Amino acid sequence: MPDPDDATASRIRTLVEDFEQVLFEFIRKRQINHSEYRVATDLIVDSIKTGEETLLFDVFFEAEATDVGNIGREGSPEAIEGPFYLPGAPMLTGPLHVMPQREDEKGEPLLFHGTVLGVDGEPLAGVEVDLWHADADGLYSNIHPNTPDFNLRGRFTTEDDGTFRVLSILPPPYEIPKDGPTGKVLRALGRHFFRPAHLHVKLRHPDHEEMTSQLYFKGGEYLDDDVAKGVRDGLVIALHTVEDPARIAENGLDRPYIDARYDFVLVPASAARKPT
Ligand code: MBD
Ligand code: FE
Repeated sequence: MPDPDDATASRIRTLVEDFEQVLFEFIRKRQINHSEYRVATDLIVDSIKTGEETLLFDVFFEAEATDVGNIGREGSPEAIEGPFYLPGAPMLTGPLHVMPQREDEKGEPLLFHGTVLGVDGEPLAGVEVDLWHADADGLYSNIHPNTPDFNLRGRFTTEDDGTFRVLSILPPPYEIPKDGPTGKVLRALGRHFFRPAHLHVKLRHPDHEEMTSQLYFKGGEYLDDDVAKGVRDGLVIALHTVEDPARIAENGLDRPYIDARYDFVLVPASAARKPT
């Protein structure tokens, strides 16, 4: 077996040299002079300094890298993580989990549920589901101002039969921050700033590979015109309004809610990635 550090070093060398070459060619081809070069580096620095974190890169390139990761993947498809994930979200108690939310959280109630399975079709118990999404005003907690800490961010684990159920609110289409450097670039390109409504999720289990996904809703706006180009078949789920009083009461609600279901399939942790 070759030393993994050697393999990593060689991979880094290949990638950096290739990237260097691609940019040399681009600079020559487009006759980029020093002031244009500096505009570009300032843009990247400003996007980070102004708190956009990875927004600029994620909007333009993350979906492409995610697609590469999905090639030949046996589990459910992964999707872009985006710039606004936060580790350490509150652990919720079940079996009906309720996402951290304001007392009078705006938006239609959403019941998101499903089963987590292995590639063999066996349900997986004890999978940690880490869910985060925007509020009804399109704001992510701890990112946008005036949002409660960890609002609409929560973690919970699947039951013995692999199922999970969580109550939240239906997020609306989402407008990415447009007043900073990333917005400036998109405006110059004549693009809009919207993403279709979506839920972000990460799943973790000791014997399986961690996965990151995102779910979109059938019939929603911007599914075909996502500024981050992140929508893929198989990640767009149906929404059903539930008006049956018994089912409403069963979920501790007092008004009709929206039901959304999705089953995840995790791939086993590959031997190479298992901690030694
Ligand atoms: C988001 O919420 C998001 O999911 C992506 C990909 C980019 C910006 C904001
Ligand atoms: Fe998002």
